[in-house]
Amino acid sequence: FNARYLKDYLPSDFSINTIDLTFELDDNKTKVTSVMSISKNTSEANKIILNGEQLKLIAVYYNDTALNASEYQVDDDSLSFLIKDNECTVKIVTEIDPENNTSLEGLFKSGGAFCTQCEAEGFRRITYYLDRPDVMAKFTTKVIADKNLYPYLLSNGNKIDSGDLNNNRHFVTWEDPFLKPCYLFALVAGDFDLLQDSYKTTSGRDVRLEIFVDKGNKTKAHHAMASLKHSMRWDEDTFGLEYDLDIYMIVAVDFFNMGAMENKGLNVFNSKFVLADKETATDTDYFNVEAVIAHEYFHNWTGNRVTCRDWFQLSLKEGLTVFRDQQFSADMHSAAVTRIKNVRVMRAQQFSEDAGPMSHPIRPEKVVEMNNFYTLTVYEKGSEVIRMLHTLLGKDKFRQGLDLYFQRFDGQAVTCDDFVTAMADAAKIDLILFKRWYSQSGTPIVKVEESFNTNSGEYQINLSQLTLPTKDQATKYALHIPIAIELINNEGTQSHLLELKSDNQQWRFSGFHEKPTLGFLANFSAPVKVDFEQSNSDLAIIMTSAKDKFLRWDAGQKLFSNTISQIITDTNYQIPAELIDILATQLCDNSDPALIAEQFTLPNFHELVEQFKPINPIKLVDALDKLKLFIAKGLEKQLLSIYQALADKPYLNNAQSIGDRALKNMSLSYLVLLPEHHDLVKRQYLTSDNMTDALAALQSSATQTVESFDAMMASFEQRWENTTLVMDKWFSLQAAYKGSNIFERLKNLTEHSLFSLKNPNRARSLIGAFAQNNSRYFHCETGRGYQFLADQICSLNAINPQVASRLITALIQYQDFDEYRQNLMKSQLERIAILPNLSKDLKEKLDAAL
Ligand code: BAL
Ligand code: ZN
Repeated sequence: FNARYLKDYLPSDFSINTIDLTFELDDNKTKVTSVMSISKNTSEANKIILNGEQLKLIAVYYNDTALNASEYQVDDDSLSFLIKDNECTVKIVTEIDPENNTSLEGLFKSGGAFCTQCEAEGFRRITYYLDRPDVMAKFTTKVIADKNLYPYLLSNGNKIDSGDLNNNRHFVTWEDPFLKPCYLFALVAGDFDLLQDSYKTTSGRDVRLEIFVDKGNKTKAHHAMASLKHSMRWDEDTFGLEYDLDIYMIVAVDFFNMGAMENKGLNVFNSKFVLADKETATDTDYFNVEAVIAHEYFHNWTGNRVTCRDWFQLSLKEGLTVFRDQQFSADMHSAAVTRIKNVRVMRAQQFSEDAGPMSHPIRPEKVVEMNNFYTLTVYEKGSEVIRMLHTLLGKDKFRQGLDLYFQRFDGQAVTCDDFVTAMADAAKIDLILFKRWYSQSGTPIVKVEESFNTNSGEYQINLSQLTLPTKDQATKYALHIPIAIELINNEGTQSHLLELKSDNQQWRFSGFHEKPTLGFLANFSAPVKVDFEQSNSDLAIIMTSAKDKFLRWDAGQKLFSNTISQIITDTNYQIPAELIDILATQLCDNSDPALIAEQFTLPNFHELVEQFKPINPIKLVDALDKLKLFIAKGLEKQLLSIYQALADKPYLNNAQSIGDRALKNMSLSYLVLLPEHHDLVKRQYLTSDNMTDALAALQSSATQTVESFDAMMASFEQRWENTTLVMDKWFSLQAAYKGSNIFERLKNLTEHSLFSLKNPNRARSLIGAFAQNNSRYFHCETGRGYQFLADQICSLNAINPQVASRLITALIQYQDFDEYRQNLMKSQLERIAILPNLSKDLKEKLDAAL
């Protein structure tokens, strides 16, 4: 498999100006007819090489004349022939097999419906084409199918024709007036329930809103519809961006590799991010549905109207759109809690990706399989980079920069550089150094040293930055890092924004009577690690006195991780009782229950691995358990009274009620560590009228092997066996079970009648959840955890390479662990590496890791 390099980018020799597609849908023999008007971009161009994979070529016509086999070349991934004229028409007929397309790229069947996924390079599995994002064409699509089985035939743009055909078939023709790359093409055919609504934009355009869901699920689509309307309003209010077609459609399907896809006018969604009602979806699910609906909607401008020149620029649209959806969520909910959730993802997952074998800059320079680059780095770190621009420019200048970006590039395929230059030009600032964030991988470590001169009242901060070499880059340079700080003292807290631009820098602040306490990296103003020893008493001051809620929360997390570090290094370490006193003060502040729940959530296993690596994972799990038990015992009374005060509050879907549930279930997660409170779990499970509480009760039981766990799980299964998304939760709960017979249980679960590797959500719900959430057994000394994961990856390699490639992350980051485990993990990777027909996706990661 060949790597492609950013440095080799060349514009296309040919443009495809229009494409008229006709699909005659059939489970195994779908006929695709494509008629393209093609023009040369340079007079030297003569041979066109179209991308195509897994296609059966039926015929090629050049200006209406059929080419014979000697006039074209066809192989596993391309079709090429001569283009003699400056302008010509090419017609290509191909046949495809959607039913057996388990990779879920291109055209495939999800349940009874046909649907497509073309990003990044799936369109080439539908027809031969210049499958690259800088080739933008006007699409017309005619879909033909059986009228009873597929009453809805959908594609991008506006419906321009429809009618009946022979053999009980019908057709619909769609025309998308906007130029687009083929990765934004979509087609859906099926029988659905339809939820309809409408929206009037500020400038007066009436937009029809349609959400298509499986029959019987219409009542679960209302939250998605409300989220869509909120997103449309927010983008108009915040960025002046309106929707541009007369119709916006969303289709929810059960078989989908990604979360969702922003195809122009026709989003296709994993049903997980559309369906929600209180019985089947948790508060977190509600939050995520809203966020993903917003994300895909926001792509209409950041991604579709202005798209990427090439796939190395993926963060141009993804980093920016994640930033936009994060800002939207922060405006819809508690900004502090939303930010904390973003930061947890960075620290627990992105930092380790950036230090691991697949480390890459947010704009990668080398790609073998593009699907491997839909990463936390491109998305989440990409968003952090946009957020830093927002911090450096301020809200108003950032808006001016975005306006200029659209003014310059609407309708074009552009680069990350184009984006940053627009920002710099609008704000009239120099962002040359800042651009390094796009080309440098790895997480910078910012070291903090402080000093105070009691005589002069001057406080000094020295900052130095260091990025360690990564697998992809040996040499690192200084970055432009915005660092928000607070100087906390009795005379009033000061906030400052420091711009660290070189290896070392100093700042002085005067006028203090005593040394202020430094709150460092307010609101996580940069995606960096901080090397700064702070005493528990300083952390306690920040926890109670910082203005920035993120800083308060973060000081608490630091206190936890310091304690865990001590427990790991010293087996006789006695956790100081003062920890309980500090935590107790936080429980008294009842102004923001959701924030308290976050404050009591310990840093997770993966986040701590990143801090303490290489580490024996079982020692870490033990330390986490020990600290949690210590807190449960120390605050038992307070946690119980909080729990009891909240236990019987009625379910409401508002911020207060969501916060109350978070706090209640946080309390339960501690109380369940004390066997005398196990009955609370069972009672909550039996009396709950909503999935948030039911799931919290089961989660607490799975991790503490509460006696009634199996009985509760059996009743849960019986109740929800026909509800796919809820059964995904059931499989995840089973995977998190902390009993020593877990491997027998996992074997039975893979043989369960509802388990299937063909459904990505189901595969992830069992296998991914085990590797991610059951660290004690995934990392168990026998190596059985690693073997289980490797076995599943071997099976998935042939079924769905994208899903297999996601799941291998847990094994390729073996360097995070002790040598004994590294060897066990590597031997599983070596077993996968010799698979016959190893996919490009897995091969790229294995080559990097081994
Ligand atoms: N573009 C792929 C899915 C998403 O990021 O929205
Ligand atoms: Zn996206």
